[in-house]
Amino acid sequence: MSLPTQQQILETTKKALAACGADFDQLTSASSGGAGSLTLRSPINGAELGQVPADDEAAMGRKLDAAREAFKQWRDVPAPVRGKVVQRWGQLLEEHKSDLGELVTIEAGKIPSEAAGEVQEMIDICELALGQSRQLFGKTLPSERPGHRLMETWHPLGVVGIITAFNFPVAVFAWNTALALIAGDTVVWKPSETSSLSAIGAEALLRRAAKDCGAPENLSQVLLGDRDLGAAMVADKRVDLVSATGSVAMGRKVGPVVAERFGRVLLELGGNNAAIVAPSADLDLALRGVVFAAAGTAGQRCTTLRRLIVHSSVADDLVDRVAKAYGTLAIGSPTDDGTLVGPLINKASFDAMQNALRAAEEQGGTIVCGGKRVLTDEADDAYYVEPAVVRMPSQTQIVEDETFAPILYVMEYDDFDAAVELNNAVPQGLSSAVFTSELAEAERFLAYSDTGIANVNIGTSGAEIGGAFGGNKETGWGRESGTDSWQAYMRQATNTINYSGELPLAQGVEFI
Ligand code: UN1
Repeated sequence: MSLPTQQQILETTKKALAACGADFDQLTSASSGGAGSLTLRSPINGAELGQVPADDEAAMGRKLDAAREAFKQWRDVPAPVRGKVVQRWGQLLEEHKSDLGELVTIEAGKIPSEAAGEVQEMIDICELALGQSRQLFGKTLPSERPGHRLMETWHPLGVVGIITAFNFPVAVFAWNTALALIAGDTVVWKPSETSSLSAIGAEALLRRAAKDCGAPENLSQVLLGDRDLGAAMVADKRVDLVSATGSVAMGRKVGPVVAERFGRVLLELGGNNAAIVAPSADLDLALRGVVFAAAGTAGQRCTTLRRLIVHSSVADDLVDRVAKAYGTLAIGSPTDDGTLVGPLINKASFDAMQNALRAAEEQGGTIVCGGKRVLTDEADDAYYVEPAVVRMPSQTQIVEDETFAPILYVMEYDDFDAAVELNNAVPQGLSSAVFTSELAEAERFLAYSDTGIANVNIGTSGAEIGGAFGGNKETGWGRESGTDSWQAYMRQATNTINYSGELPLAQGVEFI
């Protein structure tokens, strides 16, 4: 395994960005105008690729004003016509799937198949949104008064402020943006500081789609900056809906600030996802499901499998097989053919993983395999790590925390209902799974697992955009994509229309 040279990374970046419609040299040579700049780097080798100017609060204000202006035009465009822009964006994403995928590989360290899968999620949501642009259903209701009609109707909301995390640098933008656009909203997007180029690439394709369709400029704008700039956007009244993806700690800050100004919020926060493996499970299938969900994306999905709750009669066998499978996973540069586990995003992530492993041992755990840093000679500031499996005597405090790295904690159970309780006994509630051949167990699990996503005989990650995506409890209760989430991007009104020529009051009230 060898890492690509800095020159190779830079060349790929420039080519991919140019294909999406943005110029790397122009971006990185622009003056920062006093707002500072963001460092571009790839977790593949950790070396700096360049700097891009950041936006300051004044620039943010100008972008929010421009978004409000664009909203006034956009809301008057019929929804099915708005859908055409999203359709065009989907076509361009299809055309540039590998270009945008390369930027995702470079900035998030994803292997090409997962990076392409991420762009595919964008294409999928564009298709869903196009269909939904003709289906923003309201309801017509019988009025209690003669000669009256009641309707519940949906209207464009305004400006949506999107905050996304490093691990899905483009897909989460698309989930929000495709629905926001058909809803008649405009968006301002603050990507993770680690994903500026993927963001610029994804947004350049959307700008091109808007232009091709003759839609107003500034339907979507990117805001580059640090967390303070994100905090300023969250607090700004010009943002009607804040849709934020990130840690529980971040959500705890965002939620109250938006609530205080009576804005709307959609939060997609941490997960701590479990899979129960019952004695009747097909262990070959469970093994594959577990390994992809726990070690795929180097454990850096919010849907990553972090807890394995396995029946004591099959625990030794399954743990043994998982450890063996882990031993065969190629760890290294995502640009190498055959790599399945790429780098962690940065040193902080690696440190968090080491601390968690230490805490797990202190709390009675035994590391079965993994946890070591590899490829240290190749690059000082890149963090490649062996995915770890840790057997725990019980669900201790460290298991209740989400560590955003590939650690799979294994616990045993004897009673199925107690296993489901263990699944629920964490603060987060994003995803969960059961592997079983018993119908009653599968149904009991679906009835009682308290997560927003609950699966039978597949892992916890890799959800399709057709279903609502999101979680409960500390995950934030928000929902993106799926059948009904468009409503989050619209305001609802109830309309009463009187064609009776009289003025009867509701509830039989008499007045003048
Ligand atoms: C995330 O990790 O933030 O279900 C999103 C999945 C992907 C989305 C993950 N479709 O794993």
